[in-house]
Amino acid sequence: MKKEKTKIPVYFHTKQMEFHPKYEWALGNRIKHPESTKRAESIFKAIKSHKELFDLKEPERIPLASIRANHSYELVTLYNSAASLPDGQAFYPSVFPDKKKSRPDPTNIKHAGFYCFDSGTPLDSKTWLAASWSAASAYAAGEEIYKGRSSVAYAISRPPGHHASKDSYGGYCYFNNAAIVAKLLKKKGRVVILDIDFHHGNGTQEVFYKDDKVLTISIHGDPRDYFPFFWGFSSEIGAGKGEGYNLNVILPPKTKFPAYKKALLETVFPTIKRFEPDYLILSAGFDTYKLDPVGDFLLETSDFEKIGKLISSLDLPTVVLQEGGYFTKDLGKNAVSLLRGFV
Ligand code: OKP
Ligand code: ZN
Repeated sequence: MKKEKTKIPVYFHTKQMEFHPKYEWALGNRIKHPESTKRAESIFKAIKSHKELFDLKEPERIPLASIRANHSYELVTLYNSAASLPDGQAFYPSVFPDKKKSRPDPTNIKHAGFYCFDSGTPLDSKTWLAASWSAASAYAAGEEIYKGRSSVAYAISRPPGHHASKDSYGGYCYFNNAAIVAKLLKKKGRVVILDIDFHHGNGTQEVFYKDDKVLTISIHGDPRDYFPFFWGFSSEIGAGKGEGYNLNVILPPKTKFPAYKKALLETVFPTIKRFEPDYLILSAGFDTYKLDPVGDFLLETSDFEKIGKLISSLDLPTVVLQEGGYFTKDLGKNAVSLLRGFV
């Protein structure tokens, strides 16, 4: 009898494609919004062209309880308010009040800035729809691992999640998909979240900052020069019980694979092994790619497979979640390359 090789389950829902952020500002210039649906299209196409590797699936609706367990009532209310904006209108917050000196009303879309930390992340009538289906894809991939059905699963989670915290959004992120999956897996064991997006995963860090059962690690460009600017320094190590359970690794501009590998082997992996996790969530951004218009590292397509192989050598059941990556044309092949490292 011929034994069939198990394929990697990949989750995606077409409703994730109904949200179209139009533009944002870059040093005074209006630019096309980097987080376009072309990104998910590129990945979807690449996944579909590798039927021998992947089993493409549609998620079920995410239980509202698992969103509520991760995000404040007010934030969810705000997204719900945005859902009744007229078609084609988007709200870009421009007033960000001092949280201690203001009284927000999440049923008033004009108050969105209270819940947001950057001006490039719009809300419109479809944001909630796309973001909740993105979270549903992540959750479904998480369930594959939770139920022991697969050793690795991937979600084309677009819009991404790692900048969103319990009660705020920004950096193109609305729901923290990694945190939602971590809270599921945490019921069965110790969880490490490794964030390899070019940007610091400030939302994920914040959610688990005082948690000693979820280790959060992010490798990224220097926050003094790159988004999200205020978080991601090596001095941020966790607090309370969570002290020692957050690790930030900063790499210089133009980082190539050898230095990236060194950081993984000498800093990241020893920390993970000491923690003795049961599960790994990989926040996978591809804005570390050499041609990425947003990030500033110099990784090649073939490097992602090597990174995947290195990470899979940790031998942990792994949920891979899509985060950033803005060189759309090569995004699909970069994602496939990373996942190939796991087979
Ligand atoms: C998201 B992810 C200024 C916004 C600057 C934000 C980058 C967000 C990256 N309005 N750009 O981590 O790939
Ligand atoms: Zn990024």
